[in-house]
Amino acid sequence: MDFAETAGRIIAGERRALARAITLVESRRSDHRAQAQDLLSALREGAGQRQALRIGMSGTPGVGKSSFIESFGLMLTGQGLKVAVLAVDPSSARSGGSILGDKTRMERLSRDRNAFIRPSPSQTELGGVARRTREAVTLCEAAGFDVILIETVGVGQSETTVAEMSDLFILLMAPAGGDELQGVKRGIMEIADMILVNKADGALKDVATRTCADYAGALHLMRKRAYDPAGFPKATTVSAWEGNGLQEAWDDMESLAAWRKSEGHWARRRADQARYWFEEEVRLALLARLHEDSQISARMADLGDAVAAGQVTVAEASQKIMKLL
Ligand SMILES: Nc1nc2c(ncn2[C@@H]2O[C@H](COP(=O)(O)OP(=O)(O)OP(=O)(O)O)[C@@H](O)[C@H]2O)c(=O)[nH]1
Ligand SMILES: [Mg+2]
Repeated sequence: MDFAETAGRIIAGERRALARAITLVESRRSDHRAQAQDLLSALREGAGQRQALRIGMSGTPGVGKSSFIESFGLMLTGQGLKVAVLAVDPSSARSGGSILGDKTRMERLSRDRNAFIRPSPSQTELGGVARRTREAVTLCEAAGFDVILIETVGVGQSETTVAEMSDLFILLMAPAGGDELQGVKRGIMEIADMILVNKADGALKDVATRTCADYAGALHLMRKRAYDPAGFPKATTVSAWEGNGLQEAWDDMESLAAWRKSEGHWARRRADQARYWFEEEVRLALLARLHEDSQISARMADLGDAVAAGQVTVAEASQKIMKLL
């Protein structure tokens, strides 16, 4: 593989080269892994300056994520922007890749030549999916996409993972009664830059407006974050079906991004994220080494038994493994 040439194709916006490169970073084969690393290095040199707006998005099943991405994505491509859609879905091994099945809900967007939709790699552990998606984000950015939407259904830690690879984090919500509002995990509210209450149309419009006001109130009570301008984080209503509020939501995202850029928060966040992923990668590599080494993994099993039987303390046992490393 000629890395400089492949990198050149990706940078020139060749979709096939991009799709292949994503397949490469998704591969678990060690020779593919080595190639992926070389390609990413070649791209860093060739396209290091390109930056997309990375938008993380989460919402419970059925809230309308796919419908929103279809309408919102089409609105953006209609304005001449190039839009990529990726997903972090640790449960996709079970469901067979949710975005893939969802392509029916994103039918028009998936046929749009300014859009690129990629289903989540099927993997059970979040660590593996996260790395692959993060690298796919880098590839799409190098390919010149203006906006990258990273979707997750929010299983376990996946929202935090997506937020760590996004510039903005959007929470999509359904119109709901007051009880349901309490069920929103506080940690999720804390990472949200915007809450969009979807389905603000027809019979649901009034309840969506009330739900939105409740979320706005809840956001207002939260601790002020240094990287927010006045008025953020904010809650607004949208309708993926009718398109209401989509332009306003985009205007908000753009002005928030512009403010963060001018105040230095954008660059700082990306730098922190790079550091975070570096440390995560080292952690994963260390764990992988533990499992690959048959002597160490046998010792792990023995010490696991000993810990379970109360013959040795957790601290003592882990020290023994660290010494073997
Ligand atoms: N009234 C109304 N219904 C909507 C809107 N957007 C989505 N829906 C409906 O809500 C249901 C779920 O929409 P999806 O877009 O599949 O939701 P999702 O969040 O992608 O769901 P999962 O992929 O299962 O997590 C479908 O029946 C949609 O037609 C909207 O703006 N208004
Ligand atoms: Mg969906």
